[in-house]
Amino acid sequence: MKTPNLVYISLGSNIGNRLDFLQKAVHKIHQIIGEVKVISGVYQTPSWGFESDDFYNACIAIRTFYNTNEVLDYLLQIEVNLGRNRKGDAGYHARTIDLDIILSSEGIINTKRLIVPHPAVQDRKFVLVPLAEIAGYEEHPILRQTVKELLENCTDDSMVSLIDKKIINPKAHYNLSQFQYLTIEGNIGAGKTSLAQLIANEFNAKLILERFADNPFLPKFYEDMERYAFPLEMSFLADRYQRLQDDIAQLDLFSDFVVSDYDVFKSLIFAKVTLQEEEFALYKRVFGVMYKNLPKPGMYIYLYQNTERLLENIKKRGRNYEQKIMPEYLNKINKGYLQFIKSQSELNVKIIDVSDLDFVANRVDFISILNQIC
Ligand code: PH2
Ligand code: MG
Ligand code: MG
Repeated sequence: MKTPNLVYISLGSNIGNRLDFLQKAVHKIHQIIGEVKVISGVYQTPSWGFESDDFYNACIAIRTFYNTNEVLDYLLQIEVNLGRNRKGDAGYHARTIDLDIILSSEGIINTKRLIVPHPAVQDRKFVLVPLAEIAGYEEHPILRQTVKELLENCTDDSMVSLIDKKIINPKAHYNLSQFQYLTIEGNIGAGKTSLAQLIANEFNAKLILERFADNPFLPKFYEDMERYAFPLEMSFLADRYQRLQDDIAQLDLFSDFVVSDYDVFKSLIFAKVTLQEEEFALYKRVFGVMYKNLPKPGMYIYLYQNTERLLENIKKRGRNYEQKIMPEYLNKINKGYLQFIKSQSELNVKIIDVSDLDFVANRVDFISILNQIC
């Protein structure tokens, strides 16, 4: 997975319903750019550097997979979208919304279109006060002072006053912990692991991933399916059972819910496709004994992806032994899943068609999946 970029953004508005503009901006940032980690209080501040109405200002920290330059592109789009209208001449103007990048974990950026840290951060109490609230101990990489120190040394004497209004974190809208145990299912190469990882990172969830890499039968199976199907399915079953048993039983104190990239029934679905009739009958008996003891997911998500893109993804991730997988095999597995889903009346299932989505590259696609889950 890519390394995330932590970016501090200052927000300001001095036209119209100022709080509403700040709230809408934070909402769009969350949907388009990245997870909003923290939000400062809202401050009323006199217009700094030009004659105009008072501003509402706040700062937020976001965690994003876009680089800071891309973040700037999106911020400019959001400004326009919220009615920001840049006059031709230089100098300050009243604005519905202003979104400025103050600090980023990329450190120092000095290009024609973007300078980070913001070159005037040390002169402006309307930025330093909200920023100190959420990032007091972050260090300015050029001035080598923390935000707190910058504020103490700042000569700006304007009255920056905290007001009794709050920006709500858009994350609060996604109540995934209600499910307690969320499982992401799908065909080989559908993106189960990526989605489970993204969710776990954004929502303080415990992540349970399948240990396919340790399975010595898997490469052999793709060479000779008939010969190795039974030991393969047995070893998967044992491993899946043990992991779910161990990891879910002790739902730890530090996470709000569990998310896994597989469900135990996966064993049965694959076994039905890969085993001979008698073998499958035996397998089913063993499965029946084991699965009764396992916790059931509060939400079962099936990621549907078309065969063509499954094959592309399998190629892209480049596991040697998977390269021989045929489209017919993937079609059978998909059918197996759909049959299983149809037969489960007690399972809380959601089928999500991801054939037109790229939720790893595009934040908006990830958000559209979250919206479908909730
Ligand atoms: N932004 C400016 C110039 N002056 N004054 C206040 N109080 N708040 C702002 O956000 C602000 C400003 C340029 O972007
Ligand atoms: Mg500004
Ligand atoms: Mg600006």
